[in-house]
Amino acid sequence: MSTYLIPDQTPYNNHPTSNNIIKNENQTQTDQEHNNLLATLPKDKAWRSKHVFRYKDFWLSSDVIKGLLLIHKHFNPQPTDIFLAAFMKCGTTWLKALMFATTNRKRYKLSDHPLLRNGPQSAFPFLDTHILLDNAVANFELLPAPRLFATHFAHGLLPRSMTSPLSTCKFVYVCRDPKDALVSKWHFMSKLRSKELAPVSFNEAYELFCNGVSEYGPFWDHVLSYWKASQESPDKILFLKYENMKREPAVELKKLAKFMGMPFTLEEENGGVVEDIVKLCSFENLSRLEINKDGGGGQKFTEKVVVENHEFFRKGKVGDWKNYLTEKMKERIDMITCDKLKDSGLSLGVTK
Ligand code: PAP
Repeated sequence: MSTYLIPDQTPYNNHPTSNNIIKNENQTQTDQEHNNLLATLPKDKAWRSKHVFRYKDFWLSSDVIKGLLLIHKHFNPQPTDIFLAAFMKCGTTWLKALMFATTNRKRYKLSDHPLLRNGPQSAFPFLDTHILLDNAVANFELLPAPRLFATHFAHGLLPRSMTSPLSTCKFVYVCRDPKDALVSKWHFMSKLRSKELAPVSFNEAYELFCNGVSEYGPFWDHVLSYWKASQESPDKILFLKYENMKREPAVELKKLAKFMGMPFTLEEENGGVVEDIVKLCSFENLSRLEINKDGGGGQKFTEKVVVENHEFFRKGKVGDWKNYLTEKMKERIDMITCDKLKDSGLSLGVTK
């Protein structure tokens, strides 16, 4: 199982520490709070487990609600932290690789890069569930600045210490055509779904998705939460689209590096560093590596959930929805998108 890639330090998950602040009486207290909270929340059908719970306008699994409680109580954001945020299946794996490779570009040779030996999930922690693991909070303190974290939580669910105008934390948000996110998510969740539960058919997932009932959803409210925040604070939230990254990866990567405060120099650009990172992190390159193939390795998300690296690589294409949605289904979802995003200035996946 992969550990996190901390440059020049003991691998993340193995780092000895005695300062385990969330696995003691605080943990028991949070367990109690979590159970009490779940009992009060509306619930509906989940795609992976049995139920999702509606918490502050978003549908969340039991695990990540607990994660959110712990983040609010114990996570200490640092001024230089950078969060990669996205709805599920919109490009986290790709951005993890790009952000890690960009941040550490002076440290590693591309020919012998840690991403070639480790799945991109291991590049940095997925905050929502990683905070549930033993020693998580203490280990976060060991990460070098700028610390990188991924999250699927909507902007408004996160603590004000991360999101308020006074905070200097940055967010990179990546979004995608909801039709492709839906198809990708249905495949992913179907594979992870317990064999004891009846499978969720694509048509059922489509209905749930359109009604906003999907882990971390409604999709549109999620996107809008970051879009609005990025309009208010463009220096703190970079808003990217998967489709643009596919079309012009080098242009988007340069934007990303500049936003993270580490722009490529002219010398680097002339030396082909941007293109090299794009190539290293491309779907074609990462998905062919042994570590990212079936049986190659996995990442521990919670004590119970380990996800194989290869599950994060399927097709990596724009427009695969055409193989799953009828014209009528496409029209309905596009109408929801137009309606939800109207007057926002944002357009997403709607082609005439
Ligand atoms: P997550 O929400 O579980 O973290 P995430 O990485 O956001 O998943 O999304 C996975 C999608 O990104 C998959 O899309 P697909 O099902 O439509 O194929 C996956 O194939 C795609 N993906 C993974 N790595 C890359 C990459 N390097 N470049 C482009 N797409 C990628």
